[in-house]
This record gives sequence, structure tokens and C-alpha cells, in this order.
Amino acid sequence: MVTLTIDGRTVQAQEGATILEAAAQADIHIPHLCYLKGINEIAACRVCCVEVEGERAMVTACNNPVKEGMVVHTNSPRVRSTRRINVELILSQHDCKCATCVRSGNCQLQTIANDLGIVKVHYETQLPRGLRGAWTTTFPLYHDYNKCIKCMRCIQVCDKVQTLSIWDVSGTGGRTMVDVSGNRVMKDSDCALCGQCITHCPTGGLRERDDTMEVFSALADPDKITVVQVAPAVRTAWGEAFGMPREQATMERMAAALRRLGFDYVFDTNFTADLTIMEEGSEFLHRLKAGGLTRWPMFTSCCPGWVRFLKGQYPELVGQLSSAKSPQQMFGSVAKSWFAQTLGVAPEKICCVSIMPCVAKKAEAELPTMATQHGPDVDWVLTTREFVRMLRADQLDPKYLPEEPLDSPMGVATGAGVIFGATGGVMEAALRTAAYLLTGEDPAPDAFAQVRTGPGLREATYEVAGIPVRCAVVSGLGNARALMEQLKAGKVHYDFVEVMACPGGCVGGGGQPISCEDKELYGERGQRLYALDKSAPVRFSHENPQVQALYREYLGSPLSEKAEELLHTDHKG
Ligand code: HC1
Ligand code: SF4
Repeated sequence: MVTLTIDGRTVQAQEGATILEAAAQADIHIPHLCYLKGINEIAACRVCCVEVEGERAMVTACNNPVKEGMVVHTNSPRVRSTRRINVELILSQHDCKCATCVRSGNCQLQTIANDLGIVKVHYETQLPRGLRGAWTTTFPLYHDYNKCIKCMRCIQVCDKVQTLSIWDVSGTGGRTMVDVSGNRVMKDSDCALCGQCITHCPTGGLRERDDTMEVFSALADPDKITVVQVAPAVRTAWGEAFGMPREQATMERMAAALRRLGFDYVFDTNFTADLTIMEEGSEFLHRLKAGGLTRWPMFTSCCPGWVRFLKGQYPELVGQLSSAKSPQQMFGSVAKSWFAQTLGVAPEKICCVSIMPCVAKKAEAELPTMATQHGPDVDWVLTTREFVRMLRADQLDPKYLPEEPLDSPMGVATGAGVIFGATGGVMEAALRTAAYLLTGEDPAPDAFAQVRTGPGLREATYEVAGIPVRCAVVSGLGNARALMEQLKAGKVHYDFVEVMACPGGCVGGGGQPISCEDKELYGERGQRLYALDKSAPVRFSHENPQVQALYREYLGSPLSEKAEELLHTDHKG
């Protein structure tokens, strides 16, 4: 241990700890902007500068280790004035129109500037000029050069965590900018649209395309029947933006909020997560019995960030994806066929909106393979953050709303459907039903819980009706890449592999609320999903009574001709 003094207090810290970490342990907060533990420790913003007795220059706390006997001042007059200068210099190259920024109230630069009491910037404003090519406003991810503070977090997250290296630095000195690497335009890059660069951006430099106005228009259109689906992971996080505890921000309270916004039917993506299990589980058993898995595993196909990654990085493996469409897309197909028929209306009358924790879902819904002659299966995809903005726009405070049940039939779901939103959940739900399909008996609902915890790559071999099924579960594209390389090298062999692009799965999705404290919240959000599964009256997808009705009334059986037409794809789009 190392003993040092911070702001007059004696502090003990681990050898090798940074000044920032040592101070945090003693509840002394040193402001910082660019720092992300283990990912970005480059002291680019210099906001964390502190004074160390005996040192001539100021020292950055995020990347300098503590030393025995060190005396640190985090708020001396010199620190205060240097920190203000550093923040003012950043502001002089930042478009400070907070009133029109999506991150206002949730922006780390705004918070630090406000905390320091900066009401005037003493330097001339110099926003980036002469940008190479205009940014396309139709792409689901948007980079605002004038709000970028060059903290490099996006570069590092995309590089180190997701291994796609989409961002890079261009220009030098005062003209330094973060831009798409390799002189590419974004829409032609390999971006998976995982959105991790957005959720790790401290300002409004990166955001999703905003589709809220289109949804407000659909809600106001008397000729449209608006049907909304809510992804599993959204229910764990939407209340964060309102400071609501997870137990209060329930799906049922969200249903009330969606009805206040004007949606005609409030449904659940979990319903089609159950349907996905029926189709994907049946496909897996079909492939297993056909012996087609000798060389490669079957990959789950529900995460569009992962599917984009595979298409871009390992196109030779795309054929190993399950042909099942994602629950989002199955929902759209079923809403505009079975449900439209149930209502006795033309599919065109239905406007299908999704609330997703994900940015890539916007691109998935736009794929040509996800449409019929009646139009796209899913019309609009909103992130959790956009949903929150719609509530704010309508002055709805969900804390004061009651809980209301979801609508039937597509609001009925099981515990197996809800765990889709956490890494390992799809695998677990699929194995529950695969075991039933093979033996005719339900296994214990928690029989396949081994993949719930562990590192980014988890492995398990389960005996399903006497057949050993070798499973791997991976989240985060860097982990996915490592797994693909091992598979290609023949070093590992699996039958069934679940991949989610975002660390922790959809609960950590790039469309979720952003923590201004840089907390990774996917762990606690995932726990919430497992708690919902545990308390669900039905925990097997094949026991969902409305999924059973859908097969009885409309589809016939899993993998039937109609099911293939509506619920499967060749991933060629
Ligand atoms: Fe997901 Fe899925 S779990 S991909 O993470 O399979 O986005 O939540 O909706 O479609 O069900 C996301 C979440 C989501 C789909 C489901
Ligand atoms: Fe990289 Fe994901 Fe951001 Fe695309 S969305 S640039 S893949 S971090």
C-alpha cells in the first residue's frame, strides 16, 4: 500500500493506483471528461489536472500513479484556474447550443462547465471548418463534428472493445478532428451500429438518428392503427432517465405511458422472442438431426449489430446464422399479417413501432429482406432514449402513472422471452424448449443457468435428451472476433453459439440511457431480467398460450411454409 495526502487527508492506496482512483476511494471527486477506465487513459482533456507538491507542472490524475508521501491538491487556486482554462479551451471549439442538444442535462461537458461556474469563454470560438463530405442524415448514427471534443473515447471503444476501428484522428494541432477512419464515409464503413461509441461519448458528439417526429405524425394520423412493441432490455432501463428505481419503472407503467402518447395497441417483443425460440429451436434440432453441424455451429441471428459484423468481417460464415428473423422483425411480420387479419384491416393500415435498446435495429428494419409488398414489417424504430424524449415532449412524468396491463394477443410472453435481453438469455431460452421438443417433458427452468455469469465468452456443454450440446455465449464484438478466429482455426468446436454485439447483451445496448457517471449498468439491468423470469408464471416459450394460438390459427407449425415465408430470411439483404 502507498500512503499519500490528498487535500490534507491521509489516504492509503494500492501500489500502481492512479491519483484519480486513490482520490475516489477517499470520496474526493476529481472531474474528468475523457477518462474511461482501462479503455481511455490518455489525459486528452486535461480536466483532471491536480497540483502535486514538488512538481513544477500540473499533473493529470487519470494516468499518473500515486507515490509514497505524495501531497496532492485537487482544488488549489492554481488547479482551479488551470482547470477552468482547459474547460474554456474545449468550449471554444464546441458548439455550445445546449438548448438544441439531445444530451443537454446528461452531458459531462455541460456539467463540468456549470460546476466550475463558467459563464463566459475567454477564447475565440473556432468550430471545425471544411469538413470532408456532408454527414448523411439518413444513417442511423450521427456524428456532430462541432460537438465532438476529441476526447478519443469513441476511437478507443470501437477499437479496443468492438475491434472495428471505425473512428480515427484526422488533421493536426488545432485542426485535429475525429473522423471515420481510412478516409471512408460512414455509410460505407464496417460500422456494426452497436452504438457503443454513442453511449461512451461524454457530449452530444454522437447520437442516433432521431425518428420521434415521424412517430408523433403516425400517432396523429387517424387512418393509422399504431402498434408498439417493447424490447426485453428496455424495461430494465427506461426509468433511469427519470430517476425511477427499476422496480417502479415496470413494463406495465411503460404501457400506461405508451397509451398516453397515443398508441392504439401496446405489445411486447417478448411475445415474438418466444416465437423465435419455437422457430430457431426447431431449426437447431433439425440441423442437429441432419448432422449438418460437424464443422460449424449455428449462430443466433437476433442481434443486428452482430449480423452486420458477421456480414462485414466474416462473410463466409453468414450461412451459419440461424435463418430465423429477429424477434423485432417477426413481430412486424405477425402484426401485419395475423394481427391485421384478426382486426379485419389491411396491413397498410398498421403502423408498427419498436422501442429498442439498440441503434442497429433501425437499420435492420430498413433491410429489403424485412419488407413485403405492403411495406416494411416494422415502420419505425426508436431507441430507449428517443422514447424518453417523447415522454418529455408530451410532459408526461411516468412516476405518476398507474400500471396497466399490455394488450392481447401479442403482449403475452414468458420468462424465457424476457431473458433475451441479457447475454446468454437466448441460449438458455432455446435450450429450455429444445429439451421439451426432444423429450416431451419440461426440464427444470433453471437447468441451463450456467451461461448466465462469467467472462465475455462463456462455454457450457449440456446433455439435452442424451445429446451433448456444446454451447458458447459471447457478448461484445471484440469477444466475438476472438471466438470467430478460434472457430476458423479449428481450435474450438461448438454446436450452438449466441452472440450479442454489446457488452452484457441488449441491456448494455447502444440505444439505452447514458450514465453520466460512466457506470456500466448492464450487470444490474441483466439481474432485473433474471428476476422477472424467476417470477414469471410461465417460463417456457412453448407454453406461451398466444404463441400456441398463433400456430393453431395461422402458422400451422414451426418451420411450416407460412412460418418460413413470414419468419425466416436468407440474410442476403
Ligand atoms: Fe434485443 Fe432481441 S433481445 S436483439 O437484445 O432478440 O435490441 O432487448 O429486442 O429483436 O426479443 C435488442 C433486447 C431485442 C430482438 C428480442
Ligand atoms: Fe464502432 Fe459500434 Fe460506434 Fe459503429 S456504432 S463506430 S461499430 S462503436
